[in-house]
Amino acid sequence: MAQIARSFILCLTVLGLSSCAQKSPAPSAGSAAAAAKPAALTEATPAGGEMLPGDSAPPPHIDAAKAMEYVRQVVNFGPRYINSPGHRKTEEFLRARLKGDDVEEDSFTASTPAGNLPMINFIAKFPGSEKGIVVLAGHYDTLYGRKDFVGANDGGSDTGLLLEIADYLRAQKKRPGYSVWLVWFDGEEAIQQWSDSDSVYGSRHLAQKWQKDGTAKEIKAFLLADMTGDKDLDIDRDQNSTPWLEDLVGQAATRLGYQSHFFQRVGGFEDDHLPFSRIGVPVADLIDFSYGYNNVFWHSPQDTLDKLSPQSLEITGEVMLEAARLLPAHK
Ligand code: 1BN
Ligand code: ZN
Repeated sequence: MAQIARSFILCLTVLGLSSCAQKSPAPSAGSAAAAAKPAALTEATPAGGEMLPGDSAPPPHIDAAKAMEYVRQVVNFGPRYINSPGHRKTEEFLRARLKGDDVEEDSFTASTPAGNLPMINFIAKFPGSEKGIVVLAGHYDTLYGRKDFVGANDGGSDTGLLLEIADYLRAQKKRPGYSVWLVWFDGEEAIQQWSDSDSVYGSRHLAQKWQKDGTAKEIKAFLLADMTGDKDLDIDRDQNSTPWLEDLVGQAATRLGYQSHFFQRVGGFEDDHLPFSRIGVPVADLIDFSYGYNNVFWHSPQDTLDKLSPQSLEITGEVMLEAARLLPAHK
């Protein structure tokens, strides 16, 4: 019941902040219409890996089917709440997939309404040629204690997409641009009821740590993906994110021909980006908060694999990587 009430209030909050442009009849990302590029943009699209105007490298490419397969594997572990078997299996899966990479496990104990809980953030670091770091992040946990909730989109899509991005970055030798650090956050979900002190445990912990050790000053941008596997991909413009970085995400989407999936609606979202925003890091939250009619699949047992599309993961991943690639030239 508390969960239902929170969803309702949150939806109102989002709508309250919204300038709510009419949602255009965007095709489902998995449909043929979504796959077709707008005629005026065919030269600026990545099909076949051709260069974009003014570039010396092909645009980024995400293997949609492989990203989706990672999501499937993670979801098949079952619910991933702290101390659950699925949570442990997901951690083992991340270790196995990232074996050989420069990985840091950020283990800590969180003080929560259910007592002290062990949590682990995973950080995989891929070096670039330029001084500076771009963080691409998501979360892997699911709603605490909920045995009926597997979070295919909410956390599952984040986790699988980041694993596919890791494969892409690993395959690139001598990558130009900033270093890319991938982060799988633990403890994003509330333990009891979402509040500033009962939510985003992993990102609050890591932001504090990186502020203390000086890493935060090196971060040029923090891009978060959450709930972006939705078949009907419609990423909101977030008013709690850094405006120029949201603009850059929009430019990246336009360069790749994916702009119809971005910023048809405006909202204000609380998620793993906020702790970094609070310590002065530029942030952008890529979140699709219209998951089913009126967001009904959000935090519901209906958040299952059949609601997702590989193409939505591909679009999100390629836009994040393209935004990261545009950053060094951004003034
Ligand atoms: C995202 C997925 N969130 C929780 N699960 C954070 C959130 C809270 C996003 C409120 C929007 C509104
Ligand atoms: Zn959630």
